[in-house]
Amino acid sequence: MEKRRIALVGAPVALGASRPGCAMGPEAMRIAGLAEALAELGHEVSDHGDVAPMRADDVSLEGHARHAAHIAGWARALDEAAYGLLKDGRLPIFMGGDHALAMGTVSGAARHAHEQGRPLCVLWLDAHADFNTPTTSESGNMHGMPVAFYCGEAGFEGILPAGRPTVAPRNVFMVGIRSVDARERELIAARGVRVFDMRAIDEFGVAAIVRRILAEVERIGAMLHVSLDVDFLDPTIAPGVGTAVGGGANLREAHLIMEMLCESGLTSSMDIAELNPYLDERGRSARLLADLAASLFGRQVLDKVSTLATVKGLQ
Ligand code: HAR
Ligand code: MN
Ligand code: MN
Ligand code: MN
Repeated sequence: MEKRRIALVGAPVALGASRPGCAMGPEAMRIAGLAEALAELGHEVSDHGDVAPMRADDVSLEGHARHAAHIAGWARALDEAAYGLLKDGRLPIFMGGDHALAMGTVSGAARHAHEQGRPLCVLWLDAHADFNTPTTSESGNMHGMPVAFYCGEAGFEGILPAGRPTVAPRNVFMVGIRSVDARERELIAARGVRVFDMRAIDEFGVAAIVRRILAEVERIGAMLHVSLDVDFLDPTIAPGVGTAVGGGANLREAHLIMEMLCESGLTSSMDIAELNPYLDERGRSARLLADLAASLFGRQVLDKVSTLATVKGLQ
């Protein structure tokens, strides 16, 4: 694959979730060797350290949104970080931190894409839809709200300046979904988010689904933000997460998605969210995430051409 200028950015957001521990995520990814794995593939890799939240004392939201001003400060800081790095020609990988971080990272990516005259698509790999608003949320946890935020739902006014580009809901592709609240379900359907739940994966397989998504991204000439929530993966292979849901993606499915993303060359920014090292087993989730990122950026067992030649030789 093409050599990229990859920027690693720590986003130790923790108060979007109710269980503590996500603040340790960036450090665990560093210890798991993410930078080294990507550099070994020939990319230029720089670690920009951890982002710090800006002040946002002016923000108060109606309804139920815990730590709204604090999370708004993160959204502002991460929006700037994503926008600035993309504008500088880099491919940022945000190491979370809970998924509230995507309020900022995706907004910044959308702003950059908009300036380039291109749409932004989001591949949302998650057990959850994260489409609650302060009005619909039962928990008030803002890691359950980022998609609604960056798609421009009402209820988040004042977090970012008015008039910022949002993501069209139909350009959000959710894969692996298996835990959705009742009011979230209605919103997603009403807005036309494209959802491939776990049942769709079982029925069609990840290859058919991801092929269609990537073809659509290509067709509309979009940039692509990949947001990987650890709970997309089955908890038996990735236990280091606070909101585990059984029946997740297995190792082979997850790797195949990364390999297909790699071949497409379409990824322009990425989040690794919800890693909770306090709940992990001796770093195995962090190591798996580093392996998956390496697959997305070019690691392969054999090159595809030689593999295809072997298969042809059998015919
Ligand atoms: N839907 C639930 C809520 O809003 C659970 C959200 C959990 N979100 C994450 N990220 N762990 O996907 O509270
Ligand atoms: Mn904090
Ligand atoms: Mn999530
Ligand atoms: Mn989740």
